[in-house]
Amino acid sequence: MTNPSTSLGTRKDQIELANRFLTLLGDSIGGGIAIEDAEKRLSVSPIQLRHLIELLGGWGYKVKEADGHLNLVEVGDFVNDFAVRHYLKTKILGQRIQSYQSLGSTNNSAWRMAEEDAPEGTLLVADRQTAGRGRLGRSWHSPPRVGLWFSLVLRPPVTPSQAPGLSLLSALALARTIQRICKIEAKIKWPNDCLIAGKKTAGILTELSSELDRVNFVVVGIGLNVNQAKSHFPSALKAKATSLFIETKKKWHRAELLAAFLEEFEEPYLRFKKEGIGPFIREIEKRMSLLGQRIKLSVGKETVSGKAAGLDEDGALLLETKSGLYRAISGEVSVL
Ligand code: BT5
Repeated sequence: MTNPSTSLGTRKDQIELANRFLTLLGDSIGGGIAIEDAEKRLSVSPIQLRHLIELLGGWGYKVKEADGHLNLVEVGDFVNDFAVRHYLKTKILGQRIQSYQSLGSTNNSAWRMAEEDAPEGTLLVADRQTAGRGRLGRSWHSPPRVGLWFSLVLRPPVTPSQAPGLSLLSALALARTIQRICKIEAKIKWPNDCLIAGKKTAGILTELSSELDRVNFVVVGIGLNVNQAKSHFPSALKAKATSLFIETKKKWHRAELLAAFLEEFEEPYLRFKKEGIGPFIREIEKRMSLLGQRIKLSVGKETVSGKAAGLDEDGALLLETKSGLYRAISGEVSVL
């Protein structure tokens, strides 16, 4: 039996109450409120308020009492459903959140949830992955506490051939988020990377369940290196990977960053559902690394060399080769 004067209700009620409490505390370190005011404005008993403080503590927000006041003294960098929800302003993306300390691959789990009818916008996020995946069986380094490793379940009413556009659209939203929040330029490397200063900061893995002419669902998985120092990367990645911390010399709050990305992605995604990738092509091109350069494209065993001339309206890469214009819908590019 729960005692109504001490219980904080269901998890949903708790999250809602804790959110309001955090807002009353001013959201950031140094913020505070008188205990009496907090009790009155949240309509909670002193015991319930104590429970609420404990709850926030477990989610990384430390509240200390002094002279009849409560002060927020520490904001931990946790990426749990509470923390993400606190910063979230979206209508669809992230309305359902599953967060984990550790998971094999968020894409694998999101795929299973999508098969079990998880609604559009369902977000899975893990503090670390033990089997993070890149494309073509490659692995994705996903250590704890320093990155954002997450997947979204999407159900766009598009044809299977339009779905790869979602990798480009995610890369665009990531580049915009990094620019808005971190004030640095991130470039898009076709078809699925974000680079800062020529090094990989984020990778995107878009996986598709479809019939011949209809998409059932898409899982968009994103790995973003946030707070790694150079020493965090294994030696094979040191020369080609970077993080927001390395590039800005600042640590970033991952939950806030994730919420900012979802907000940045939502409106373009809704437009994509109606119009495809077409309306975004010119901006993606402007933000593209390697544009105008001589590059090598590998698709399976085949390689093609030429100048990266731009993108087609459906997001295909256009290469000017000796034998004319070549259109690539997938592949790996590198500078010649
Ligand atoms: C990608 O593949 O770039 C897609 C990565 C997607 C990862 C996310 S994390 C959440 C979700 N769940 C998953 O299991 N996956 C997604 P690709 O283009 O194949 O690049 C893979 C290559 O990037 C590797 O072979 C390494 O060379 C390099 N790499 C691995 N981990 C990295 C990291 N943390 N930062 C930068 N580069 C990395």
